[in-house]
Amino acid sequence: MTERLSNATLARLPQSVRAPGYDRGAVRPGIVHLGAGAFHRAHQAVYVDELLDADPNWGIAGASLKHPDTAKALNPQDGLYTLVSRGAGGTQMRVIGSLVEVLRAEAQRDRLMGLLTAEDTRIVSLTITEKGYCHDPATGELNLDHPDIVHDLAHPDRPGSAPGLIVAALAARRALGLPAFTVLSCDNLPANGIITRRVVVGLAHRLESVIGNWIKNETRFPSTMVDRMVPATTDVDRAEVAGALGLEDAWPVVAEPFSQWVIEDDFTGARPRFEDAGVQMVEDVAPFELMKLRMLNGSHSTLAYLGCLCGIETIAEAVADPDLGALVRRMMTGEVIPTLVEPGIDLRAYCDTLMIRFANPALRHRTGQIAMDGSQKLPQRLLGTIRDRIRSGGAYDRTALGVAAFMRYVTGVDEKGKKIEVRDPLAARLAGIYSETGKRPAALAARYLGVAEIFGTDLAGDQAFVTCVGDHLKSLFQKGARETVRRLLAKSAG
Ligand code: CS2
Repeated sequence: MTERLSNATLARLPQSVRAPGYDRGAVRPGIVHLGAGAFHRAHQAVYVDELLDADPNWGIAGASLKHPDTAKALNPQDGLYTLVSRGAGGTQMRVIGSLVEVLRAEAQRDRLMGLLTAEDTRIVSLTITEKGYCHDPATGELNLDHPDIVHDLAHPDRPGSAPGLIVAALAARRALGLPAFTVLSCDNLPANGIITRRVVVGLAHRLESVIGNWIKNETRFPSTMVDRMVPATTDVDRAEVAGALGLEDAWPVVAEPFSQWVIEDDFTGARPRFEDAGVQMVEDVAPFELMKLRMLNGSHSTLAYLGCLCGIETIAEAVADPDLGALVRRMMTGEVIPTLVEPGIDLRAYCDTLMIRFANPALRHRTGQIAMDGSQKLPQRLLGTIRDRIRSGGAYDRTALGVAAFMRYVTGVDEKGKKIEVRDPLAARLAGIYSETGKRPAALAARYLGVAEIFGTDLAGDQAFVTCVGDHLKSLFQKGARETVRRLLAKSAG
């Protein structure tokens, strides 16, 4: 049996695989990261890996809130794992050493609390996915009916949600006379720092107003824009890594070569010299965030829903389809770009780069993976564009097709009659609406638009938008995704 990647076997890596160049034994955690999944390990942990040679006090202690799998896979490897970068220039592998351990939040509560209340912990970063914020996606407010929040309000000493953990940790730090840490959200939400602040302070206020006030005054929640495409790791990836390393790695991560991180430079205390690792430290992240969420993620979701409906498995295959490719390009240039402020990046050039990144055939980024949790993603990816276009009187029918494709997708059956497993916190409710309404596109669109957590209370009242979505939905039911896209492109040039 092949040996496992670990500190003890690190020296055996082949020359072609870059290994940590610093003394891992000297690395101490300065960051606690909640949600140590693939995205974190292919993104923030890689930037931190670059910095540990200069300062070993910024290691990362990761924690998994829901699943024990990452801890199980990585702890026997001393936190080491392989980053596989796949692109036009071929495949590169590198071993990352910035994670010093991975905890299971539930089973190792005391140890996690110990780290969160350690003096050396100055940053708590998050990749907990959109739904981990327990907020109302349409308004960004804490959802007090969320089961995890209901639980944490009743048992503040045994929090299960990320906001609950952060509140408990900050309250304990205050009691110990320690300074607050900086909370760094790295999820694809608009103004992610502001949303995090709102849910954390909101929850703290409900529990004890002095704590809420202390957090509000003492803690910083910088917003960030994070970008790297990271498809789920497969067994084929594992086998390839084992072959190249001559060592087994239970959970390598796969990513495209491109990576970008923009952080609002607003920290409570010390921070790593992120800029030395290529992070852009800025005063205002908002223009970067909107550009990325509306152009990249908006296109991703649109391709994912249309692709899933007509049996296209990956994003690369979806953009290789001339019609689907043209649709997202024209959605970006014709509808999204006019709503954006240039963040010092030429937006048309950004669009060109995105089309190349989407087309990366080596990545195999699955449409089914991106389609999940649409109820949490749609507001920032598609609906913001639509609202701005309604306000300015501009066309939005390509972006609205993404919305209709989501509605068609959540009915749970694809165009060949095959069942779609809809993974979404609102899946049951959305399925219920479909079973009550059936395939009556106008009625169905109207009912879906009435789901205020996704669509707010404004969009259902905009008759032109309701009709546009209803018409798209009708076409998706009757003619299918490819033909609907073809007709839309033929109708509107440019
Ligand atoms: C994707 C993103 O899964 C998804 O919904 O759209 O994870 C996307 O790959 C990243 O945001 C790219 O930075």
